Amino acid sequence: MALFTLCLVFLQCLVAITGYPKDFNGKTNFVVLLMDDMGWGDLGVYGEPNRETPNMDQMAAEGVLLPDFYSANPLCSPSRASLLSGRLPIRNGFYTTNMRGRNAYTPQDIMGGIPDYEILLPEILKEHGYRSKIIGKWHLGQQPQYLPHNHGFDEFFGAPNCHFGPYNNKNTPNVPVYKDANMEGIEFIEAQTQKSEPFFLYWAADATHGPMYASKPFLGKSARGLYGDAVIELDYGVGQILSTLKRLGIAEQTLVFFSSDNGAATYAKLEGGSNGPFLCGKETTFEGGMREPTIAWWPGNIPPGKVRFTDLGWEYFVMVLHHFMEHPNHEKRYCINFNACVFVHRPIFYYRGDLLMAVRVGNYKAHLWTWANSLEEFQKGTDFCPGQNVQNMTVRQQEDHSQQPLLFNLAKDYGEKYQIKPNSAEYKSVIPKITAAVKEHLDHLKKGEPQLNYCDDAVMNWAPPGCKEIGQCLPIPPSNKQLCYWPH
Ligand SMILES: [Ca+2]
Repeated sequence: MALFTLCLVFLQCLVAITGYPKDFNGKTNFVVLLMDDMGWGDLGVYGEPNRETPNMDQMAAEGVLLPDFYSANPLCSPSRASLLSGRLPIRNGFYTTNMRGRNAYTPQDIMGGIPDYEILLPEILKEHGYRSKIIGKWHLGQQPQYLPHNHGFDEFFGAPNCHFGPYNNKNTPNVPVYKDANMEGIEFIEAQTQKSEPFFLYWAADATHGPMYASKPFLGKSARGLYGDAVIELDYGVGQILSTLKRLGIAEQTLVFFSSDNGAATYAKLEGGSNGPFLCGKETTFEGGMREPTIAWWPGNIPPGKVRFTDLGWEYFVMVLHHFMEHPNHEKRYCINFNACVFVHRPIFYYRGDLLMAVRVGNYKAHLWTWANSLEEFQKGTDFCPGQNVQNMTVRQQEDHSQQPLLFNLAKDYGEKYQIKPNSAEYKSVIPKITAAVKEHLDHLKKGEPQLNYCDDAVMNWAPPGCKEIGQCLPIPPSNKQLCYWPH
């Protein structure tokens, strides 16, 4: 016993002196900090005038800023499905064919979810010896077969959908699980470091999605109101995670990627975030809907304080990480230069549901279709482009421009205001390249089975595991399968 105690003390001393063993089997750890409805213009480093994000700004100073990074869709669920599958929603099934060009997601009564045939990032990582944890919002289907544990995650601390309340709602029941996300993330990182087992932490905080929330110490801190309070608290959380990686001495073995799932909800007007200089916001395929506030951080591997202008989207992210996994040493060295390795220019495809709305190739973006939102919704008070009016762009019915796309130079005209004239030499030289990119994309496109077509009250979360113990199970209504209605 005495010998055992001595050994234990010795081991503790050894750990205190040397820290934990930290080779992670030669693997790079990954942390994705995914914000919800946070806009490109919400970070100090991206120009937010109130300067509420010192930790995110510091992250950018120590890492690389990616001003041209895109979500794969202007809405939560399809964007997240692409992040984890590395495939556009039109391929992974996170779209609807109920009506042309409509955004769809996974509300409580959705029948679909992430299909089994999609190989998600944590499933790939598991093959390489990683342990994966999601904290926060899943949003890829709430029925048991769609939940994170069935798609590669080892740990799940969060909610299947958004945190929509009230939680005792008898009509649309939801059982959220959410407490101290910061501490949860930190404990996971510490435990993995202690085991020297590589990890993937997917920190999907939803505090900036309506209904917004902030903890008491952060309430009233922002001049912007509750939305800004939530941003300040998330910034604090980001600071906690990064300082934990430094404290444990594993920053150089951990690539941290910060971004958002879609543009800020401009329709919320004073209650929402900012998309900076970009046109419109969430739900639209204008720049405000899909260009995200993005930072990559990897001390010792990414030169600090750089800005990389490169077209990259969530659909390419899994591919990027795969490079690090296949050949950790070789690729790590190679990827010191992000431009030469993975951050090269690729076409960006802007989809709204089943409709290819726009394409970006290099600095040029061509709109094949344009639409803000319907006149009917607009008259009911929903405006995705408040205070913004660009001819042929922010229109109230879907307009087809596929025969003569509306072309913009995003390097000069990031607000998509000044259409390049179709009879100009510039238009004539650029359009063939974009047409070729569209043809190449469509020729190889194999559409996934749409997952977001059918809804049924019976699949809602009436009686989740554990409800019996607290006497909160609700009776499951009879099945009533019908086409979901997507107004946008
Ligand atoms: Ca979102």
